[in-house]
Amino acid sequence: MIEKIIYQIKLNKNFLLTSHLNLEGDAIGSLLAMRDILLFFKKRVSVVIQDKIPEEYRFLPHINAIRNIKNIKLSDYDVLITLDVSDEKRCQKVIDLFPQNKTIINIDHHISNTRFGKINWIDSNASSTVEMIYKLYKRLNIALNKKRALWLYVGLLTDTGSFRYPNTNAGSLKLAGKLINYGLNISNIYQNIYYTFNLNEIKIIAQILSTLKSDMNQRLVWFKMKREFFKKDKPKRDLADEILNLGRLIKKAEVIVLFKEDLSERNIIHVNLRSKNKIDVDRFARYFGGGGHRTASGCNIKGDLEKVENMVIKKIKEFINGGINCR
Ligand SMILES: [Mn+2]
Repeated sequence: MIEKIIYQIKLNKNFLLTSHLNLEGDAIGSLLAMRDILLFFKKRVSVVIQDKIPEEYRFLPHINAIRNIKNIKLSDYDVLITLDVSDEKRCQKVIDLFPQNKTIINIDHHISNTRFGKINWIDSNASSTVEMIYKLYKRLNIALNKKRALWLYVGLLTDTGSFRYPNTNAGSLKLAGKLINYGLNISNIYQNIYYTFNLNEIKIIAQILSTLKSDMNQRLVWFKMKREFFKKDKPKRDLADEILNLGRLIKKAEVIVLFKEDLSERNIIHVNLRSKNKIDVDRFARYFGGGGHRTASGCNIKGDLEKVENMVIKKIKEFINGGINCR
């Protein structure tokens, strides 16, 4: 598959790159690295996203090359490469505006990937999309440097939950070691990305934590993020990861769920799921049209918060007990 990607790179001239909504480290790292590869071959390339760049990634070199969809005419490009996008709905605006007769290349590591591209390079064994882009650098004989190493490292760091999720293995740690050798200051990188909260955000987290509930003797725990928590201040970041990581601290917890009211659309609940590996939450999320990884997944469900909460908790209890047949 990597050969097909290389063939397309060499064949075409104008490339558009995009990633999913709620941009994070792996998305940003792979966008910037892929852009760099295309520039190496003197291609014309633009990087387009539907929402904003999270502030904590502003320190990355060439971050300003990532532009909002409003500022780019999408019909000017021959090939669209989607990076870290498991489902086209996660970049629907870009897909809709990109000419239908042109090529979409889908590069991703989510096992639930819907293979919406003309060419789909999906490696669910890779810890992150940047790990795949690293293979591309290697296969193309492009020597790494500090900048390239930094983009790749940021994706690796964030997608492995700072090297502690089950997708962390000898390969990902070895790669991290190689990248660090290009002169990365990993303590600074960590601080740039993670030690970035303001007081108000911590107060909102406190409100979310106060919604904690549990069932099945704490094997299942969940939180709610209500719209009213954000009345004073619209959040600059998605606080989901922090909440879910705090849920993980509970020793007996096997599945952690966060129900988020959509801030702009009424009656849409985002359901984020995490597991400590025993329970396959990807399989569960797919039952509701979502997906992700075995230990981290999500889905969106229509309805009000309480109804969705009751329904999902009931279903997930059946699922944990092995009584529901999710495929
Ligand atoms: Mn990823």
